[in-house]
Amino acid sequence: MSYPPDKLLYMRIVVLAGGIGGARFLRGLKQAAPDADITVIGNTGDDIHLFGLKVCPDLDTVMYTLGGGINEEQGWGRKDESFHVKEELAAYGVGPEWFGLGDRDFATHIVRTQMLGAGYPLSAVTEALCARWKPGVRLLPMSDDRVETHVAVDMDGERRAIHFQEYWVKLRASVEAQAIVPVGAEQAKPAPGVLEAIAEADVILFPPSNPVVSVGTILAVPGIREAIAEAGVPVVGLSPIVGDAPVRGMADKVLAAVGVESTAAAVATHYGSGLLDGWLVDTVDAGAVGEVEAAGIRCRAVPLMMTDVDATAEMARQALALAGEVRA
Ligand code: FO1
Repeated sequence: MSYPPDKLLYMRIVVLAGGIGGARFLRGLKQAAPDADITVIGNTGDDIHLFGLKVCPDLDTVMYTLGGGINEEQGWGRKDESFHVKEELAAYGVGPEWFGLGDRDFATHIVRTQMLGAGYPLSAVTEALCARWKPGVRLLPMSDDRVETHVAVDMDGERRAIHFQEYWVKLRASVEAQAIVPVGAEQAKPAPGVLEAIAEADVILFPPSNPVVSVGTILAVPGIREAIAEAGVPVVGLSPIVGDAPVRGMADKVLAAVGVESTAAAVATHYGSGLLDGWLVDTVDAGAVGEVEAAGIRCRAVPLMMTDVDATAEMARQALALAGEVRA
């Protein structure tokens, strides 16, 4: 059974999203289910304070991508961007120079930081920013509390914990990650609306986002994993690993840190049948279907390359069809 088209009209879909992969998948999902009520629970573990400003890369990537303001080539940051402020800061010797904040993007961080300083929680600030960008989804941070992903690395003869962005952007994941720690997650509470959206969902989707530092960090907020497992609705994920390598990014580096192989089947079993009902792998990984199904997760092999919005919309349709199948 697959969902009949009229069901898409009022379907409530919850998506746990990281940055680029999550945002691009959402664009396809919106095309596949234009009238669905979509709530996005965004990862905030990548957030970083720079120049006195709060930067939320994954929330902004979703907001800009769905709002038409993204730099399409990069997948993050604003299109038509300039970097005068960054250059001026560098002229004063103020860094970090390795993180590319553009002038247009700066405005978002200034507004966000001003509102947070005035006492608004991140969820309210995100709603205010989205009033401009109109992403066509309800974008919620996973938590209003500060959670910051740190990566333990061995450098210069000692073990150090560095901010995720320093690991990802400055070091380009070139050093082996010994551990991934979502600092603050244990004490964090889900943001207002998160648990309610999960409880009211008809289907929950894990896009091809990073299973450790994006979806994994969202699931590390106490209450979110439990709410999804207990929602009693289909939970379907799409593999971010195709042909034993990440489709984009460096997910293999952080998967190794949590002892998970970079294969579509290993990521499915990492989430586990207690959480996932269905899993899509790419056609090149069709050989993994049996292994995933043996782990108690319904699995189909379909094309999973987000080459354009049409191809991504077809992936979203397949995910919803699999949700319909596991529900039957
Ligand atoms: N990624 C980079 O590779 N280099 C950058 O300089 C960089 C800056 C940046 C600024 C704002 C923003 O929203 C995202 C930015 N990203 C940059 C992307 C980001 O570091 C990561 O890809 C995500 O955090 C992972 O989802």
